[in-house]
Amino acid sequence: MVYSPNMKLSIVLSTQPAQFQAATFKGDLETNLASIASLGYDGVELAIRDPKLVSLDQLDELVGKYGLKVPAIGTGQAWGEEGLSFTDPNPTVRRAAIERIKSHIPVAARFQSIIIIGLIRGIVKPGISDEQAMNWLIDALRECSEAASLHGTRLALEPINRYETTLINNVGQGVELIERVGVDNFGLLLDTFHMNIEEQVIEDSMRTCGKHIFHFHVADSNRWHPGGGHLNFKSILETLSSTGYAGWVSGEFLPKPDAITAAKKCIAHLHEM
Ligand code: LER
Ligand code: MN
Repeated sequence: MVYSPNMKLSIVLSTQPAQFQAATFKGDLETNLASIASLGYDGVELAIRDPKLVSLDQLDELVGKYGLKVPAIGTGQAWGEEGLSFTDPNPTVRRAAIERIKSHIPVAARFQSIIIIGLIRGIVKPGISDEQAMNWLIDALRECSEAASLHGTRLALEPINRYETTLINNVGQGVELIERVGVDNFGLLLDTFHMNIEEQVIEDSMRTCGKHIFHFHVADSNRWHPGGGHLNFKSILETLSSTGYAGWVSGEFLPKPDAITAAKKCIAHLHEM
């Protein structure tokens, strides 16, 4: 079996309505948590637009009721729904993005989750140089990581394909960014869907990233569940193990043909290859 028992499996659930299509589960929280647990997942990755919109006590009670852990918290909807970003030319927007990420720290500390930096990093806006955008990004990441480290929490930036952002598309750029930010609790989230678009050889890039892999998203080449496209998950998961990764593998794929079927097929594919 390729899928090591040390690698726990989770799946993405959005706590609020979201435009992001690959949040596999959306809608009623408790119904979804019950389904996710009954399908055999060990955890649930929560996409939370704004921690103010959720009751932490209720969340804690519900995930506890279904025996689920929360390995990571996705934050990208603050960009998708509200336009907050670390690299917006408007300093008020940049500050709001930093404060939003800091507001996730108590949630992450409570659940011992990683805070994901996805699209909230922003894009290079017209009239802004790449260097300026990178400097804003590095300053924001350093400030948020330093605040998170006081609570024993880690941040993971996700290289995202060129069709969604112009900042940090591939793993090499992500590793360079880690060196420039220079704090131990900042690493990367690798996503097989994005790597399939951007990397020359997915496994080589994973090995280059090595100990900086803090979290891992699985979706197939077409963003369907693993097994729905043409990626070689046997080789990908073997490579992940070989890096010494002891974290979670989190399903983030389109709910096709529907969320439950996709979630079932993901588990079946990863366990039975
Ligand atoms: C989020 O994890 C992701 O992979 C991005 O595609 C969000 O748009
Ligand atoms: Mn992802």
